Amino acid sequence: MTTTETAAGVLPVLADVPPTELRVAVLGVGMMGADHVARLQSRISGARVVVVSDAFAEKADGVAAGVPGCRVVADPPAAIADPEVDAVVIATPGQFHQDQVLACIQHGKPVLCEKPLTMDAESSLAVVRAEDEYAARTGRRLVQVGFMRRFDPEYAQLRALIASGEIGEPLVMHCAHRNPSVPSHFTSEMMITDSVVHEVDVARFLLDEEAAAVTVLRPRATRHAVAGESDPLFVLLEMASGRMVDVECFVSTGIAYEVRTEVVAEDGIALIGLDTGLVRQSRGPAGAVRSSTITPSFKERFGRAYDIEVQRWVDAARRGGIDGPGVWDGYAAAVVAEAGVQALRTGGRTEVRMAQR
Ligand code: ISE
Repeated sequence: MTTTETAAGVLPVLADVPPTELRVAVLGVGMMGADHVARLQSRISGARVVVVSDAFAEKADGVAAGVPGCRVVADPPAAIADPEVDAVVIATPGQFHQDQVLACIQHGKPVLCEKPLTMDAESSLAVVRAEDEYAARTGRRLVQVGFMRRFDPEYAQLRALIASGEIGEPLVMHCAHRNPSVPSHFTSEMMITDSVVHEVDVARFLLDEEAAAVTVLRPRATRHAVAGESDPLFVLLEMASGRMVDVECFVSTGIAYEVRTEVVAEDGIALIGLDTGLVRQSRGPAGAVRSSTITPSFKERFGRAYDIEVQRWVDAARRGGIDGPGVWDGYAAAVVAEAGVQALRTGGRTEVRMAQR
């Protein structure tokens, strides 16, 4: 069988994109799901949303009302099994992902599952095994995990630069991951599982190796932190080859959304994520100022990445496959996040124990 290497790993080469439109069910139409519905409707070609599902009926009704020909199917398993649904986007809360992804595999339907793949490493591994078994039977992969940063043009450029060898061997990576604010239920553990998990995926994506150990330090907390939680956190990932990745994760900056990644290599240094856009110079009360606007949230900062991710997923799903991070990437991120939570609780260095594929 012919194969090709993509962001998802080695995949069978699939036939050309078929002429029919992909009929998509979107499960969960909260902020992220509703954003995907809007994107599929207005900016993505080759697909249309035919079904939406949400635990809150009014939400589903409201979103469906804005999409011609879209039905509400309240029960997610029924939406997945629906004969008029070809593929599924999962944007429900994480605790529902395992069952919903397994149902998609069972029905042989391509699925784009927002992160996390599941709530812990063990259940993510169960999904890996189920999809591996399906792939062994059919030669097809079905599950793409929503690590959208891989589709961000700056991250893609940085990866290509590293791969070109122009800056030599990467040694250290510095990351900043800052949110202006988080809801009051957002704990320090969630800073690892919900936020730093993106840097875990980025480190694996850029450096092409697994993390071997995690240490989490708690700097002095901001007075704006959620009560009783440590914010910011400082996370150190030791990669298998000895490279190190540090992440300052700060989710109550009160400013804007910032994600910065700097790779320090033997023969050069590269930085992405300055997010400057237009830089304006003007005279303010305290003298001349140079200013630009920072994106307010990840929806804007990674809007382009989401569009590219979903378009590539649609194109691949129309051919019956995926084109992006898969179940193993979801599992690997879950294992490292779990080690990170352990490191946060104990204050010690925690080794990452990954299963064999
Ligand atoms: C959120 O869930 C995301 O996935 C964003 O990309 C991340 O930056 C944010 O910190 C998370 O809470």
